[in-house]
Amino acid sequence: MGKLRLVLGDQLHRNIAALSDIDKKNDIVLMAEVMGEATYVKHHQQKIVFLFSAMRHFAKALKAEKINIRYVELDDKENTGSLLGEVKRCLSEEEIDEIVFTACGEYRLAEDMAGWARKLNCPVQIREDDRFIASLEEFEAWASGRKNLTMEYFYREMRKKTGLLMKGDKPIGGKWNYDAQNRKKLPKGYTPPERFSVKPDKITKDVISLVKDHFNDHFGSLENFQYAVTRDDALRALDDFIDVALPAFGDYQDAMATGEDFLHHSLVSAYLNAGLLTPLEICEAAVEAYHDDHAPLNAVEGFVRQIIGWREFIRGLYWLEMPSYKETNALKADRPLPDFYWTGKTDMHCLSEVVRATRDYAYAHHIQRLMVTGNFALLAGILPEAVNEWYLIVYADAYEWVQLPNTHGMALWADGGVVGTKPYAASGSYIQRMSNYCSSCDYSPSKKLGEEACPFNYLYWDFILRHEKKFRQNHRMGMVMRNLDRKEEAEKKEIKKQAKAFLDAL
Ligand code: FAD
Ligand code: DLZ
Ligand code: SF4
Repeated sequence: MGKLRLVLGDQLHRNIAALSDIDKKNDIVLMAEVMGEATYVKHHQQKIVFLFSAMRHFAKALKAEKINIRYVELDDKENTGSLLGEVKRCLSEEEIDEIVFTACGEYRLAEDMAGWARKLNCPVQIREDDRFIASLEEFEAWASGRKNLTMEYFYREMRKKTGLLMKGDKPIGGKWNYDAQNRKKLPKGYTPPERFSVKPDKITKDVISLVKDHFNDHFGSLENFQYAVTRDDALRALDDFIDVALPAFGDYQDAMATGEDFLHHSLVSAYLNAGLLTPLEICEAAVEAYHDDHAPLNAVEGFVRQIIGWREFIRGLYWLEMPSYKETNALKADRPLPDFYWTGKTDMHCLSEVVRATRDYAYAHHIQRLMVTGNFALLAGILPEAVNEWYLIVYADAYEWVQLPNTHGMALWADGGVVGTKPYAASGSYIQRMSNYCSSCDYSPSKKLGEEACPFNYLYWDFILRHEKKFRQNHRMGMVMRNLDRKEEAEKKEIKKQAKAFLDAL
């Protein structure tokens, strides 16, 4: 008799809680490629290739350690198509006295798994998800009694907890946050560094064929698949980032450029969220680069903040606010998602570029997600449910615990101010300032109205006008409202008219 230790596709770390005390003689590790998980949304084809290939490589490494591994491939004849079905099948064929797994990352599956002990008539041990720096208990304790949850304060706690960039109890350099030095536009003619990529091996090639056979109708191209699928290669990708991209990470964090899909970003989110890398080791590598004088403080602090600040904060909020969080729609947005989110066919060049990168790599960086596709969905009033589903589908790093607060809260403000006190709404001038997109666009960001005007311009003011009553009560919107007050009634009328015509034609 032994334990059945289930490892999910995004828990691929040897030290994950469920594996920590494995008895190699008696226990069995179960990993299963199942249709249920591959299709609860129609994930980008590269996301499925990445996870299935990473799962197969992880299972191979466990086998090399002489761990009993039961790996179910998608095409196995007996595959029941669900995680519960595969656990059940395993229980019927093996001598098992307890099921052990690490708490999963999505509410939908957690709810289901909470009923497994009863459904399977077998003891179930759910261990805390140890892929994060803060436990959920710790986050709850920090959040309790606070009226507003501000990432910056939580981040400071995480700096103290980890000791990252700290000198005693003081932040290195004297400040907690160096964002004021970041957000530069790329210099003209700038060439970003070449990035590390991995050529598909035999396992990945097999998975690519499998995905072509079964998920051909899912969004995304497979041609450029270049993700690392093992921990060793993910560590190489991290080294490469530290080496070539981290020094200017802060400077160009918010920049965007046609045809430049990665710039100075780390590209580690898919690895981090699948368990191939841990948050602490990534941050420690970045901090070491600072101490070695390889990368400046603004870059390293900014990078560390994304991981121990934003990532942990977002995850804490998700579990604190679910399930009601998903149902909120503070701005009563209700339009369907425009087709160009799938096809990229739009004459708004910024949007077509971000959709293209998303299709080609299952990746877009934060500002592209927030200020281009997110901003458009916010201004146009697209139904949060549809936008959330799109983001969950199209990115290789997308799991609901991280996708939902970012989309529903940060980008769409559908939560009415839980993640951010005011909406991240912007007109075309923001995109023009932070990118070179507008120079290749049919529209002009400097024109506010008329055929050539950038749609972001009139959509922005139409959005403010639509929610004027609500925004007047938000003290952080004071400046925007004062700008609105400077507009003549005739201009407001024209804005509304042009926005309506544009939105009706979507
Ligand atoms: P870098 O820019 O190099 O940042 C380093 C790391 O910091 C990232 O790998 C990530 O782990 C972390 N990070 C940075 N910002 C955030 C954030 N806001 N929330 C959580 N972690 C953060 N991130 C996901 O991992 N999965 C998602 O599904 C996801 N959906 C998003 C949807 C929207 C609408 C927005 C605005 C952001 C979303 N993000 C998501 C956050 C962020 O855009 C990505 O983490 C980042 O673009 C990943 O690329 P990178 O690894 O090159 O990140
Ligand atoms: C995302 C995903 C996919 C596409 N397929 C599988 C799978 O076949 N088997 C599996 O164990 N996990 C898969 N995953 C990851 C799960 O969806 C993820 O563990 C949950 O969403 C919880 O975060
Ligand atoms: Fe985007 Fe407007 Fe610039 Fe065109 S002009 S790229 S639509 S911001």
